[in-house]
Amino acid sequence: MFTPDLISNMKRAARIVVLTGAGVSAESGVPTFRGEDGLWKKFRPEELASFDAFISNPRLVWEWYSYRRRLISEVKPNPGHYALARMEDVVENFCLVTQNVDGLHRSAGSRRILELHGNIMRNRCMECGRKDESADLDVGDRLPRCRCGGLMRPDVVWFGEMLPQEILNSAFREAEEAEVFLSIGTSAVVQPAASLPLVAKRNGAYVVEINMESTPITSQVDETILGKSGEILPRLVGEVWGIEI
Ligand code: BJW
Ligand code: ZN
Repeated sequence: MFTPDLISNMKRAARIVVLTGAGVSAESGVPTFRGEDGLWKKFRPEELASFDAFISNPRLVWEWYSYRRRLISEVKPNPGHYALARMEDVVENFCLVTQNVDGLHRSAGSRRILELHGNIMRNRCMECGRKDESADLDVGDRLPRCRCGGLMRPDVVWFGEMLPQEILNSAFREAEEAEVFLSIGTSAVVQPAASLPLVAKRNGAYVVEINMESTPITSQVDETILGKSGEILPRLVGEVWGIEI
């Protein structure tokens, strides 16, 4: 099912960079944002994942995040996450750039992870910036407050907000240096993450997309493999490196 070009490029690559999106966690039971069975059906992400939404109705936004935290705390990585973790074991320089905030790559054993959009399990104070890694799953009757009195928010990146600068710089550097770049389970519409595969391509990487459907970058990548990442990735690491998931 894989082209000889893909297999040979992956075998000889010393630098592989992977960009993941919500589709990679779909088979774990985490709904996606967009796409066929995109989720959070009642709300579009633009309506809740923004500073303005939070300021105008912090309780509603907090309830959405609490609901998602509870859901994420109950799910497990799927074979796609595990295949990427094993890929890191065998590739000389491997970097996983993720837009996902669910932490499932780390649970699966990935180590070099650049979380572009933060982590949903962490809180951050809107006044002093203090981060709280042991935040409650539930929002409770009163909105979470910092010890300085400031309102806490989920430590994620909303629309209109800057991505963490150092992490973003590292991601672009990795994309520039990649020999093979895999864009997996992302609709490739949210910037600046969506430009990473194109930056890699411009700098000579062999760029492969794995998705259930085509995306705005499909016509610009070297190959698109249509299907579920939880099925394709284990087969791919099996064929390239003989790894069994
Ligand atoms: C499967 C599968 C299976 C399903 N196997 N596949 C340049 C041009 C135009 C606009 C902009 C621009 N630069 C900046 C912007 C504005 C904006 C933006 O990009 N808007 C576009 C929507 C038009 N970007 C920003 O605001 C960013 N900030 C920024 O750039 O700051 C500088 C700046 C500020 C102001 C002005 C200009 C510049 C911040 C973006 C933050 C995104 N945040 C969210 C929420 C995070 C917190 C949370 O989780 O609540 O991040 S939104 C949401 O989308 C989330 C995701 O990480 C992100 C991407 O979604 P993803 O992962 O691609 O998921 P889906 O659902 O879209 O797609 C799933 C895919 O999987 C589908 O394709 C399925 O087919 C597939 N799939 N099952 C394989 N089993
Ligand atoms: Zn504070």
